[in-house]
Amino acid sequence: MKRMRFVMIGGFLGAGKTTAIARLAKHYVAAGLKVGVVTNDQAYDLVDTHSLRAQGFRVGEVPGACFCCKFDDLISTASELSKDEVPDVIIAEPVGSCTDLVATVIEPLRALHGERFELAPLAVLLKPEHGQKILRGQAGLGFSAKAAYIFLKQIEEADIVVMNKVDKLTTAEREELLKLLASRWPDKRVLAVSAKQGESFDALIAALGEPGDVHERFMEVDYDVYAQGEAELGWLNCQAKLTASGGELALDVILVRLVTLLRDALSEAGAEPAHLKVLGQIDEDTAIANLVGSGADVELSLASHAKAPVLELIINARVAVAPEELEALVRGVVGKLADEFAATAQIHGMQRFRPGRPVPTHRASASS
Ligand SMILES: Nc1nc2c(ncn2[C@@H]2O[C@H](COP(=O)(O)OP(=O)(O)OP(=O)(O)O)[C@@H](O)[C@H]2O)c(=O)[nH]1
Ligand SMILES: [Mg+2]
Repeated sequence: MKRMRFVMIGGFLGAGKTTAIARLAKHYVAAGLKVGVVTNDQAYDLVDTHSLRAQGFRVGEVPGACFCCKFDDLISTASELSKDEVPDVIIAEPVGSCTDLVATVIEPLRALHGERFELAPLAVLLKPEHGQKILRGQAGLGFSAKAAYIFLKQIEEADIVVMNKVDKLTTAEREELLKLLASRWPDKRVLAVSAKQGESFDALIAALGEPGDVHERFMEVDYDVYAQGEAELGWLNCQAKLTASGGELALDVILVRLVTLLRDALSEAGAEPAHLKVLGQIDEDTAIANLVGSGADVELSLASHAKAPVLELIINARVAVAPEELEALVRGVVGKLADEFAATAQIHGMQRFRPGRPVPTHRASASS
């Protein structure tokens, strides 16, 4: 049986996983390889799944919990992607608040399904917007110590730490982050890249092509702290329709305004966004706007230049605030947006919750 190379790109919420996966998938496709992508989240109707499909990739979604807790769904989704033709590469994006992936996903895949999967090293993207504060041990970062624990555990278990978004860092900021990483993990392999602009991305592609190490020792994880850290994040997925009272709505302008209004409302509520992403669609045209932290700029990561009297919106928000408060805030902002653009808003889907305690299907332990 042909083995699929299994490449997993981890990292905190908003670190740039989907951006990196799209660039990586493009590279593999250009090299003549068949690629399948698996996205994963606590919720369904993911901006990432729509975004990767809009870019032409075959994508399967594992919703409802992280890969470690939905291990069998990960396998069945990979099988689904193999139905017509077995992909050469499966690229998997775990939930950005998930850790312990080596013990609960990578080694169980090798042990139980080694005849189907060839494991690449685990790459974990370092999100600079929160990384600087967390690695410095700076107080008042908007997340609790428990959420910072997850961030640090993700880096600790990485075979390759990928300092992403170097295009927006000064030389001094890059050097500081590298120093902070080296002081905590002197032996860690670190790459510095821009998934968005491509800087040094070839080094990551080369590293992911190397054989993955068989891990024999696993980091310790306090599942109580991990669960509490995840549960501090309010998770919200919302689907809405905006209809102009007359004339047309410019999709890109609407998305940027929506994320700006959300940013201002979150800031007023003192709620730190981990990642806020909004996808808008007009027929085949898609646009995406993001916010990755309270101090970050609103970004239109995918522009459409589309206009129409009606548009569909999907809001995925992961924010350090109670889900009920997040819902009230999102409803208020969508109403305000509609007023500003002389439109009517219809919210036709709303899921919001705190992630449940992670209970992995498998967990490898150290061989002695
Ligand atoms: N400047 C810059 N921005 C980046 C880079 N990579 C990603 N981004 C931006 O960071 C934001 C988040 O990127 P995503 O790829 O959606 O991040 P993610 O890790 O998949 O986020 P979640 O799935 O929510 O955990 C988007 O606005 C991206 O455009 C980069 O290399 N440089
Ligand atoms: Mg993503």
